[in-house]
Amino acid sequence: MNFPDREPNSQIPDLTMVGTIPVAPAGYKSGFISIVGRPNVGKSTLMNYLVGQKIAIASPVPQTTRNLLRGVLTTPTAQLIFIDTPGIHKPHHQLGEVLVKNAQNAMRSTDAVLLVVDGSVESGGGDRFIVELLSQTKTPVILGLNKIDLCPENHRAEIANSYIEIAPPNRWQFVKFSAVTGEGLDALQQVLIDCLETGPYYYPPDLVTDQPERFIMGELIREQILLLTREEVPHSVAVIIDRVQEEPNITRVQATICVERDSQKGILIGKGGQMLKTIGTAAREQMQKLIAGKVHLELFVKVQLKWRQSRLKLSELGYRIEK
Ligand SMILES: Nc1nc2c(ncn2[C@@H]2O[C@H](COP(=O)(O)OP(=O)(O)OP(=O)(O)O)[C@@H](O)[C@H]2O)c(=O)[nH]1
Ligand SMILES: [Mg+2]
Repeated sequence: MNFPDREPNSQIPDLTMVGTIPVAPAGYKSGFISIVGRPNVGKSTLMNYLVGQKIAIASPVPQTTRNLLRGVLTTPTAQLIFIDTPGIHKPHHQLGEVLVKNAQNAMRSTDAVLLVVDGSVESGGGDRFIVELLSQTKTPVILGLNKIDLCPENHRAEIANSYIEIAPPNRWQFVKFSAVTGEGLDALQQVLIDCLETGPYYYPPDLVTDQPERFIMGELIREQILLLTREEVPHSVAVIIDRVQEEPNITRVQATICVERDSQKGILIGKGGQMLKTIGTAAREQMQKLIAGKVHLELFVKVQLKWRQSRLKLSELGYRIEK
């Protein structure tokens, strides 16, 4: 399929991989929208809400998202393909560099960019940095003030102004919303559709993500570690799904949690194995929701010295620069 009026788009999937796709009606709109911003502003929570399913894990720990994740929203008038990206921050190791590179690549190669900021606090240096990265782009940018549920009414205008001041004058649209309560998200959806051009269904209308189930399973384990452990541990963890065995009434999953130090391994396992058990139980419940079936989960913990500093190990764990 060729659309001479559209710029080449590296995010367009190989359509032979996703089965039969109907022809979209005349005037149908579609396109790819990257969701970018500082860590912890609510990008993944927002994507999950918009597509109506938990594709991306979310947590109060900054740098939760480590991969580019696609979520698809198909409405009667448009198909929006969201690309959730890792939060843009100052990297301290190779992992951080890969995450930030991927986020930057994603915002260069989509039809629109949704820049999400924390609308419960005034703008800061991190936001200014991303605004600068985006200020030269010809791609439409929508500045989304999230978390307005946390912002007292009498501060909303002041906070909004702090973002309007740093954005290029009169070029970007502003939308306020909450990815938790859903307030303002219908308006956001309409603004995003208005930015898109006419185009085909890129994915079958009933597909919500092309992320493999195996990948999401690994993320659900990592999410529980982010929620249940502290300080350096959440950032030092990678999860490998070693084996998924589907039986008639149960799916058996074996996974390895990689950490960087023996002390972290000790924390993850906990006294008498209690922490690992808690992580396993919570992750299993989430996996059961994902596959709508029974799951047996077996977890192992392994030390992989300094994996976040090694390009080779990062690549083995699935963290590489995506073009
Ligand atoms: N009250 C409130 N909390 C929110 C909102 N959106 C997200 N959060 C919370 O903010 C935290 C961070 O959310 P994430 O969705 O993980 O943020 P992110 O931008 O994807 O973070 P990274 O992946 O680290 O870049 C979580 O605890 C969310 O529950 C919102 O609109 N209101
Ligand atoms: Mg995220």
